[in-house]
Amino acid sequence: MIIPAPSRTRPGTGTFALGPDTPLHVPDPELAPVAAVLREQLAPATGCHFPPGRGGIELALDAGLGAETYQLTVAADGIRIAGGDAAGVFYGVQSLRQLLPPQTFRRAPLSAGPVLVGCTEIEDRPRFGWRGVLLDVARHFFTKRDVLRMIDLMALHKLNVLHLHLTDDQGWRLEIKRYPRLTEAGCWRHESQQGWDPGGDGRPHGGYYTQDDIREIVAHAATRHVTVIPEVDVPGHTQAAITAYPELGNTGEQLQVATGWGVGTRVLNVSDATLDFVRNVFDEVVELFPGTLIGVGGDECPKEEWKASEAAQARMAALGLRNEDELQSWFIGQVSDHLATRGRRLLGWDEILEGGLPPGATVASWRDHHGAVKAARAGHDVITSPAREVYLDYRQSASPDEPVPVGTVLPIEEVYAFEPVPEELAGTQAEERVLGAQCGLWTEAIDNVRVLDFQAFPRMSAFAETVWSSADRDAASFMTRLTEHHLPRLDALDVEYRPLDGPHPW
Ligand code: TNX
Repeated sequence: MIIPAPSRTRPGTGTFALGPDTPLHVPDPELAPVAAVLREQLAPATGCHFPPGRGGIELALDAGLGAETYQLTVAADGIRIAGGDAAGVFYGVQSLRQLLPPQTFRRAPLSAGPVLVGCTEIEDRPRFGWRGVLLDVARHFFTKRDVLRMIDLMALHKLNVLHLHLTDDQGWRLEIKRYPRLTEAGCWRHESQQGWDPGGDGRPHGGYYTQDDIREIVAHAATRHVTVIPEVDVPGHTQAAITAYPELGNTGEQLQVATGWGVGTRVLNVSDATLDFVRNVFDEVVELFPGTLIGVGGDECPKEEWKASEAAQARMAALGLRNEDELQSWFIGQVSDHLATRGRRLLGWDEILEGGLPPGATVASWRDHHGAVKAARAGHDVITSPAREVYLDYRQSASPDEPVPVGTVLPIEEVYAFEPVPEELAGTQAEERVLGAQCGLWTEAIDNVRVLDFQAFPRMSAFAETVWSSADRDAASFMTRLTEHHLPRLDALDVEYRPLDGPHPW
């Protein structure tokens, strides 16, 4: 009944009765935050306040288990969750939640009396350490509370990296103290494009996170063992920044924040002043996000403005660069060098391979597996995120009633069939370089959190199993667990997923 499927389950006989007085024993202070989440998640619906003591639920660390690994034992006289680390214990708690009836995902008890948990022994660990979700908050803004909720839904699925796409042509969403116009002028657009875009209502759209908002998101994510990796996209996808500070562009024109979709033609210029701007922005970014990796985008960099710019051509000549691909690489290399002085490394999309990769860069490949294969063979860490297989903004069926008619059809079965390790790497030494995978929630066509739910779920539940569970997972078992147990949980959590016989309700 658990999603993602655990490595091993041995069902037993009998039940443990979880009642209002079930004690909670947590001898290790390192596990206090996990105990706090357990209380928060289980108390409302079970009515249990978990007084400290033995004979109920025990949370413990076990040095014999690996990272993120846990053993969950439900016996008639008690429940024990042992983890190799706090993350492992946390995942044990998430599995325990899924052993309880779906109504325990609500915030009030629906029936009186103890909740019966079937005796079982579970041993579990993830296949990959990087189990990611990209959320684009630039094309459409999602509020802090939407992001916090998404983090909770990720944690339910044992997903552990939130790659937050914070800036793009259509909006800059992160407060930068040194450059206030980024969010004053760069976070609002006057209207959105009409057409297939459901956000094209001609009304203004915008919003941003203050640095305090970000601290809150990062802290909340930490309690759920989710790392938030920021993405500040450079040097392309920067029309909002150039709108705020025209001197960052190549033409000096006063632009507007982009209202349409597709790859823009604007790109940062390559002057020393612009590189200083970029360094200063990333200095504030690294203060907010504690993870080692910092996303710099690097995707779909338009090169026409550089071709037409005397200054860019002079820079290329001075550096002995042969083409604009190499200029883009040089630019990314400058950012990489700067991040290194702050003890950080960069994460970029596979386009950063085009003119040569900076050392230590991690590559996220989205166009196909080609970039991942090349980068892994060259000794770089990679994450796979092929659009065709895991972009959840893509439409879920060919029906004209699909509310988001974008991309090619990507039904849940195809997401489930996704294999994170490219075939060419499987069984080779470079396979170790595949840290994991991430699904993409790009939001050109997703203009509010209800549509986000519809696009994300239940495909994200299928994706979770591709990165957590073993490679020989079973699609039929997944669909049974999904329909019989997991969708009722999502109902209880008020997730407006797309029904399997959809599209509806819209
Ligand atoms: C490609 S993935 C993009 C995004 C779009 C997405 C739409 C990537 C690095 N670039 O900018 O939002 O396709 O599916």
